[in-house]
Amino acid sequence: MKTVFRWFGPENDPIPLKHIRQIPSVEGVVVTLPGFPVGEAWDEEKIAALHKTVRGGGLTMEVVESVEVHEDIKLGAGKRDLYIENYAETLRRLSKFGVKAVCYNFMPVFDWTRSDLAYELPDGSTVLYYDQGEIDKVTDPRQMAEDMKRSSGGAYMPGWDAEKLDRLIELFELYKSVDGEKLFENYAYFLGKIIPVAEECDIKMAVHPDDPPWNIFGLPRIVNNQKNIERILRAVDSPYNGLTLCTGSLGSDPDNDLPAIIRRFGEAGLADRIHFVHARNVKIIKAGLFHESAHLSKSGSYDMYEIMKALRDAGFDGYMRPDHGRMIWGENGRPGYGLYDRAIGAEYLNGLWEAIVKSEEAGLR
Ligand code: CS2
Ligand code: MN
Repeated sequence: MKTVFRWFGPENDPIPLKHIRQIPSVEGVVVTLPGFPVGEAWDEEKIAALHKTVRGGGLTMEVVESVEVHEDIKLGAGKRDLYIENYAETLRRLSKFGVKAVCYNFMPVFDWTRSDLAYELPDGSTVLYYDQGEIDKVTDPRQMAEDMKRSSGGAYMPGWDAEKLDRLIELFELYKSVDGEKLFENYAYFLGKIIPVAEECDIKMAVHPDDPPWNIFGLPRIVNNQKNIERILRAVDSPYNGLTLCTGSLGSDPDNDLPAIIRRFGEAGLADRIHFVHARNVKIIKAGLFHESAHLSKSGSYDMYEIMKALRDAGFDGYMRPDHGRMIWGENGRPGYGLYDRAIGAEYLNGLWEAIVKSEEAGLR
């Protein structure tokens, strides 16, 4: 297992690389090109510059996140073939710089959604919070998009790009004729074209589960449970067609039993499809109402030890990063992506992993 840490780049992340390098378990950063126009092939010079900065900082750049899929691809409309070709070109360019895994999502219109980005816990830390009741009150999704942008303090948010926000009403109209089945068909079409390129480039594609993993604003979501994910992984049966197991996203639906899902992938011969793990804990108050928490098992609803054991037993040997953390110690940063709590989380997760490996070595499990 290789531990990595999400970093938004020199202009978009207040955390300096040298601080990330001081987290003992972290080998590399997970990068993106913030604000790069969705649908265009990523600029090679920009990738090269980022690579130089990261390597100069003593870290690796093997994982890239948020290579966004254009809405036309999800809708199966307009210029989808052009956008798919551009996506393929992005993969070719990333592979020149040693990128080995790409995390993306296939959620219509919105990336992760929350009703509060700074919900205060009793200890004074703040976390991301989701209340379906609040979301249901939103009559105009443009308003919610504006609120999310404002409460992020103007920070770049992947998947919330300006072009899409301008087209919001039009997109909602277009999605009226796309149900879950149609979305799956469009997804399979995308995979059919992209996975052969990923194979050539030796880049593992790792889809991120929908967050939250249920339909919102009447838009379909299909990367949301074991059965649907298995269907997606089978749609193009290649080791390059894989998953980002984001515990926080998938697990916020109490019906998704994370250790059982991981074990099921093992039984189905799909364990080698888990290329990337986003590990975080979430406290589920009731269905549709949850907040994020510290990574520690007792802080949230998941047993992180059981999750790490299931991953180990499935033979997981990919990349892992601590996902969203709390905002603590007076840090001012981008919601979910502060330095301190994610660093604590990374060390805790590595502690669990070390104990699991060492007990195997000692014949104790
Ligand atoms: C991330 C996602 O912050 C998060 O929850 O895991 O935003 C992820 O980067 C995207 O869904 C990938 O496209
Ligand atoms: Mn995630």
